[in-house]
Amino acid sequence: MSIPLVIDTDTAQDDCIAILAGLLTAEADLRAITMVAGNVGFDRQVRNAFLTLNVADKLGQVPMYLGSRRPLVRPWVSAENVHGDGAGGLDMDFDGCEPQPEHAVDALLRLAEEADGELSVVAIGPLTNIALAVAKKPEFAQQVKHLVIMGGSNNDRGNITAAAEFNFYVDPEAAKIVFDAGFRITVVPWAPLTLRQAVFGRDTLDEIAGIDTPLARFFTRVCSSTLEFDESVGIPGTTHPDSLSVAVLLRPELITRSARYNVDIETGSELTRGYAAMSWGVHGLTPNATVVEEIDAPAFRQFLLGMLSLPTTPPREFR
Ligand SMILES: [Ca+2]
Repeated sequence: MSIPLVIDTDTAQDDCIAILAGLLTAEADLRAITMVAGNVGFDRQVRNAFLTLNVADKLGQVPMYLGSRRPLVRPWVSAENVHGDGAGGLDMDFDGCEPQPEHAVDALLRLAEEADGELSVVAIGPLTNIALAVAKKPEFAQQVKHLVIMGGSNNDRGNITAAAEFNFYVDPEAAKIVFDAGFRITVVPWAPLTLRQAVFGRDTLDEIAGIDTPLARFFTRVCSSTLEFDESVGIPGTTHPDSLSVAVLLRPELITRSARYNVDIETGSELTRGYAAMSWGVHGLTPNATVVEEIDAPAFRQFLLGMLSLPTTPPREFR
């Protein structure tokens, strides 16, 4: 069965791998890539997404729409200290690589309408575009079949501050709007889930380096700067929450434990800005999201390694 989806992304590092999962998994029907301000400079993110389309030999096959270039209320905060340019210095000739003229928010609304209740959205950057879409048209929340969100930590540590995970920190107001809007939401949190079960250590990275395909070489290259950063902060490998978010939509059997939570986002405090309060059902709050607590990690690893083994012929040479 094919699953129509849009990936809303701040394309750098694992976002690229998440897009690959959307492009190359048999059951995925990737209708669009929508760009939002996040990890690295906006135009750099656009280039990273085109690099990704190229390595999958899908240039010109999946439309890209540009969305919000800044968060709703606050100045943009980058994660360039983590990701560098987000593509390990990879470059190519971008001549003719043009995003669509339609704004990402309008594209999201139109695609949801056209899919007649079947469109899923995987949001792996700050939630600015999704919040703007639901502000423009509140029924969008009901028209989207399933919204998978990468963000927050489940009563655990943050990554950009002690309290907050990057995506929610960058645009907490947007995240708050989205969790209040009535979507059917699944959350893939940073901690503990990603840190426990979606980190690729040196052994896995060596195995990937041994896969002699353009996709595997691309993976190694785009994940290189993040690996250095991760190891410097005590994370033993590269982190893959974004590709996991696409994977759990396409292969829900990867989720071995989840629970209903009420998720709300801190917008008032500077100290805990973007903190996701995930209430696990004993505080009298109505659940608004399913939070993934545990996955079949070997199966997820196999999902990505199998994908990276696929032969592709990138039409443009990387440099
Ligand atoms: Ca991301």
